[in-house]
This record gives sequence, structure tokens and C-alpha cells, in this order.
Amino acid sequence: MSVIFALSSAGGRAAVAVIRLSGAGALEAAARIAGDLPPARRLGLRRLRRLNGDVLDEALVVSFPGAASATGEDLAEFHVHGSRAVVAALLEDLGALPGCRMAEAGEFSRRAFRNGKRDLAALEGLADLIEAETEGQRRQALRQMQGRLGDEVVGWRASLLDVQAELEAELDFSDEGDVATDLAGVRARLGRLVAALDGALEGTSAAERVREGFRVVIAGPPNAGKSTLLNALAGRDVAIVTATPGTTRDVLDVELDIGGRRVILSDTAGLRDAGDDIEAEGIRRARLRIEDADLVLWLDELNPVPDAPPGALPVRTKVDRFGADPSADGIVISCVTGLGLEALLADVGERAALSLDAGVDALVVRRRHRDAIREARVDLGRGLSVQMPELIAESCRRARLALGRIVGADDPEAVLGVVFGRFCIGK
Ligand SMILES: Nc1nc2c(ncn2[C@@H]2O[C@H](COP(=O)(O)OP(=O)(O)O)[C@@H](O)[C@H]2O)c(=O)[nH]1
Ligand SMILES: [Mg+2]
Repeated sequence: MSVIFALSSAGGRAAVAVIRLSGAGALEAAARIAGDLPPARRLGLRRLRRLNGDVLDEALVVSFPGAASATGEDLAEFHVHGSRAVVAALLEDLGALPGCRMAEAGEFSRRAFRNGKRDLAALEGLADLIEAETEGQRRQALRQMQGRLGDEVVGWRASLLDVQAELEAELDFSDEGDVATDLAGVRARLGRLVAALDGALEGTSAAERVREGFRVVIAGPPNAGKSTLLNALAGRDVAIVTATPGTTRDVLDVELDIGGRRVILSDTAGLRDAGDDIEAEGIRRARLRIEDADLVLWLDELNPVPDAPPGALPVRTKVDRFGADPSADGIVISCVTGLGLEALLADVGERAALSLDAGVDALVVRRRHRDAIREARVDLGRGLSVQMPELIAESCRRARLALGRIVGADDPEAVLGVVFGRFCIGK
């Protein structure tokens, strides 16, 4: 296994840059540059030298000897001054050391997985934590990284293995009289598993929203002030605003962080009979987005707002020009004076909170995991509907395989281990 190395902090100029090495020989490679290494897991200041003997930098060096390290292998880090030149020189010299090469994307994680440091779902959580932009995403990713789903999956798989082993032992040794399968008991256990899987799937769509964002679409007739509102909420000129109706043709998205939640706000073409092909296409796209939206803001300058589709939040625009009617229902705004914008944001934020917050605590946050659990659920449903122990065992095996994909586990030999271990059929 070669030593891999990479710049682990962000590229570009910074006060500090962290370069990591992992693999058998990583400590020797680090010592080659640093002269010697401080005691394990202690930072020490060292003068780094280039391979030709020139001083490269003065840097903090730390080593994490294998097994207990993040990758499960010998690991070392240089915390150097974060200039491009320092980083480039160090990477160049590490690459020239025998057995050392640049890491591929995700390779440190792959090694951590192979060495049993974290399961796949937890590593996906770690990747999400690195990507997290909102507070909700951070909390959700942290829970995943801590292995919550993986722990559940291990439990489900152990139960399935147990049931499978019981059924297979019955099949293999049924003439020996020392094992007897209780089919009703097996069914009851599978029924409980099905309920557990169903429970795990609850909140999944909210969880996906936390990752992907709460989708808010600004819609309404042409010239209602949709693009102006998008720009006002984005705080910059994203969309073109003119007095000419039909200006916006494409869907424009901006990302907002409202109260720690990711919100995708989309400006769309005004809905009317199109003037030309391009506008017609824009209107078609607008309709699709409206169908998919978690919330539609229906804008109009008229009072009361006409034609808002069911479920949409009517927003009356341009009240600086047309005057606010205190009896008007819902939200009234002016992008010129800023009136009502805070209230609108607060309203959107509340709706996003209602829709997303269940998802922060959800067990299943990725489609990959959801699909695997659904597949296992179907297998177990089949197992519950058949009579032959062979077929029930096969359903358990398939469900276990599907669940195994979540954590990246699989070992068909395990079934045998449990059969022989549990029944002591040492003949
Ligand atoms: N007085 C006033 N004019 C506005 C306001 N919002 C938009 N407008 C004007 O209304 C016209 C259409 O705005 P625009 O955002 O392009 O509408 P859209 O077609 O719905 O995207 C432009 O001339 C804007 O300057 C507002 O709050 N007050
Ligand atoms: Mg527009």
C-alpha cells in the first residue's frame, strides 16, 4: 500500500495549509522532510527541508501512528505557511520520495472504510459535513457521520442473519431433531423489522429537502414585480428587470440561507399567452417549477390578488405606487421602499422550518439509502407472503444484501458462521 498525500485544507493563499500523508511509510516520509517527528499525537515545530537540503519552511508537524488514526494507517500532517509556493514545494518533494504519490479523490476516506474506521453511510455524512452550508445541513450531516444509520443497519442485518440462519439450519439438519423452526416466530420478527424499516423511511423527503433546499417559486402575471423581488431578496441583480412584460424567459435560481435553512428561490416567466416561442418555452418551464415547488409566491399588483393557484401564498406588489389597503389579506410588499420584505421572509422561513425540521433528525437522508431500505422492505414483504422456509430465507438474504449496500458490507460466509456458532452442530 503506497503512501498517499494531499493538500487537505482549501487551495489558495491562507495563513496555514495542512498537508496529510497516509499509509505504511508515511511517518518515515514525514521524518525525511522534518528531520525527525515529535512524539505521537503531539504537535512539534520543525524546520522542513527540501530534498536538496534547502530550508523549505518552519511548520508544525504531527504524527498519528496506525490503527488509531483517522485512516487506520500511519498518518502524518504538516501545518505549513499557506502560500502556493510552500505548498507546491512540499508536494513536489513528497512526490519524489519512493512509494509516495498524490492521493486520488476520496482516497483517504476509502482507506478509512477499508480499515473499518467508518461505514459508508458515515463517510457520506462526513462528505456532507464538509459540504454543509446551513446550520440544518451541518446538524444533519453530523448525525450521519456519527454513524446513526449505520448502527441501525447493523442491527437490522444481524436480525435478518439470525432468522436466515435459523431457517437454513432447519433445512440442512431437519432430520437431526436438535433444531426446530418456529415459523410463526420468524414471521413476527420479520413483521417487526418491516415496521422498523417503515419508521426509518419517515421524514426522508424532509431530510432530502434539508440537503437539497426548500424550493420557493416566484410566479404570477408578467410585470408583477417577480424579478425585482428575486433581486431584492438575493441582495444583488440576478434577473433583468424592465417595464416590458415578458422580459424573463428562463428560470433563475438563487440560494438563500433563511434561519439556518437552505432555500432555493426561483424567478420564472410571467404566465400569459406567449408572445413568441422563447417566451412559450419559458412559460412551460415556469409551470413545471410551480408543480415541483414546496411553496409558490403568487405575485400581482392588483388588490385583492386574483388567480392565485391553490396552496400558493398571494403577495401584493408595488404598494408604494398603488397604496396599501389595510384590509388586504396576506402579504403586501414594495421592493422600492422595502415594505413587507421582512414579513415575507419570515413567512417563508416559517414554512421552510415546518417542512424541513423533521428532516434534520431523520435517520435516512440520502436517496441511495432510501432506495436500499425500500428494496429491503419489498424483499421482506415477499418473505412474509410465502410459506416455504427456503423462500423466506432467500428473502431475508436479499433484504440483508440490500441493507448491506448502505454501509458497504457484505460477506456471504457470515451466514455459515452464525449457523455453526449458534447450534454447535460440530459433526
Ligand atoms: N413602484 C414600484 N415598481 C416596481 C416594484 N417592483 C417592480 N416594479 C417595476 O415593475 C416593472 C416590472 O418588474 P419586473 O420585476 O421585471 O416584473 P416581472 O415581469 O414580474 O419579473 C419594472 O419596471 C419594475 O421596476 C415596486 O415594488 N414598486
Ligand atoms: Mg421577470
